[in-house]
Amino acid sequence: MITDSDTIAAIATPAGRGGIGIVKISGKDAFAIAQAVFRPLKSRPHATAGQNRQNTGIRGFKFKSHRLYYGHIINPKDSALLDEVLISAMRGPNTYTREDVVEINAHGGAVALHAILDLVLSQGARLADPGEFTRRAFLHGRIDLTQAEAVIDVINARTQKNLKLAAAQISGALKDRVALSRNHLIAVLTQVEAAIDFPDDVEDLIDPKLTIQALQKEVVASLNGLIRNYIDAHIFRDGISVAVVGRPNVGKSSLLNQLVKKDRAIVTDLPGTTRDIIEETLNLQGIPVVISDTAGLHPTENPIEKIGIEKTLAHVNGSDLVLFMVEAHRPVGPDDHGIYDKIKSKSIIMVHNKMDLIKSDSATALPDDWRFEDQVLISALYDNGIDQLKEKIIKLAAGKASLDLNAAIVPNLRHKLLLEASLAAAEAVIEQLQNGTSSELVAIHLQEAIDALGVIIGETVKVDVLDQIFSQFCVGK
Ligand SMILES: Nc1nc2c(ncn2[C@@H]2O[C@H](COP(=O)(O)OP(=O)(O)OP(=O)(O)O)[C@@H](O)[C@H]2O)c(=O)[nH]1
Ligand SMILES: [Mg+2]
Repeated sequence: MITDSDTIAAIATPAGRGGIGIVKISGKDAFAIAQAVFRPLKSRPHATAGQNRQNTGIRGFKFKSHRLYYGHIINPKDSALLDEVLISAMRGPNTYTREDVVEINAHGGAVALHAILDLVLSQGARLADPGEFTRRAFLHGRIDLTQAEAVIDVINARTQKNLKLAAAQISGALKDRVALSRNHLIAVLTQVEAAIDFPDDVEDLIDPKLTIQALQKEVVASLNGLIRNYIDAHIFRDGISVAVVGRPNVGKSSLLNQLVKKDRAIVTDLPGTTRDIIEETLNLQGIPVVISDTAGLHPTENPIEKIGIEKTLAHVNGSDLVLFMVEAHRPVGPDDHGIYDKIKSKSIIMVHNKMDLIKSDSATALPDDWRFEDQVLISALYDNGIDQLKEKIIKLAAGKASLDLNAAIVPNLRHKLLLEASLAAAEAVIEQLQNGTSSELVAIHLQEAIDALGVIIGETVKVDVLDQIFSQFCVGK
């Protein structure tokens, strides 16, 4: 059975080749396991240059905490040498997980790292689940849940602004703010419960007017501020997804290539070239934008194209913004109409491509019922109008966000939903205090408001929520 008391191990560095790679071990047996497979290279006193790094192969070697050791990983069974390494050994609680932690810095080849990991596992460690090191840091109280989530955000950060927001959260800015409101609610609940338990002694303990004022300031205003920050700035942390759609051959793949400045998607003059969805990430003024090129939409009997079209429509549904592309030098036709009907509920920028082919008398007239706030004329082939298009994407994505990101605490969607739940409960408390509702009912709503904030920081949180959060991590973090 998997338990939190197991000693866990994993490769902490990305798959592939690298200068170094790290196998990380955490738990009560971390030192013993590492000691069993490590032979330090001891300097011999008075050795002359070139002689002083003999592997003296000390068995029964013991690490001191927070030291770095140089030596070899050796299979104790057959004394086979696996790699030359640096090992850092750290006794808890001054470690990432608060447990004993050993990091083996080896050479970064997949085969060598797996051989070391296998050896470590054969000595009694268990392979760590995704995010399990961070989960232990959370379970042992070194960080709260918002800080644990920020670790994922730092790892996944796609822009500098992205990183800045994650760094603020990792330092505990959101946790502190939420804890402040939560502590205030707890103080009010303590008074309300005292009034319930000892009605005679604490008759006038609660002054509804003062309590309401304080709740407005410490809870309602504070939570509202955080929710507003989410609305204003979540785009900088979460990014947006943008799908390019249109008839075959209008130039969708050409636009993707122009935006990412490389030949990412195949471009030909044959309609129906793109069949699969091709995604690339752009950094538009700090906003991570995932842009996807899709299969041209049109009525077809070709079974392969049909699959591509179905995929495209499903994908468009889940996108934040659609770039609807038509050809600028041709009037819109029935196929364009068909596409518009399928996407008209989405947020759209209409992109008129191939402006280089426009003759003075061939400008496109749009049907009356096509209303677009945003239209842009481009040439994907000749790189015209692309900057204007980028600006429109940013404008639509960021909206009126005027937030100072240096100072902002920006919750994620999970936090925002819980902030809203807590806010609703706190507002109900205020209303009840105004109406003189019984303390028992007030206490119920206070508890609701407290619990919702508790789930944000992980004070009161169910295992399945933790599983869901930590499953987003990579193995080894
Ligand atoms: N003149 C001109 N030709 C363009 C422009 N953009 C794309 N093309 C050409 O139009 C043809 C089709 O371009 P693609 O980018 O493959 O079009 P698509 O919309 O991805 O096509 P499908 O994948 O078949 O749906 C190619 O020959 C491109 O070179 C443009 O701005 N001007
Ligand atoms: Mg294409």
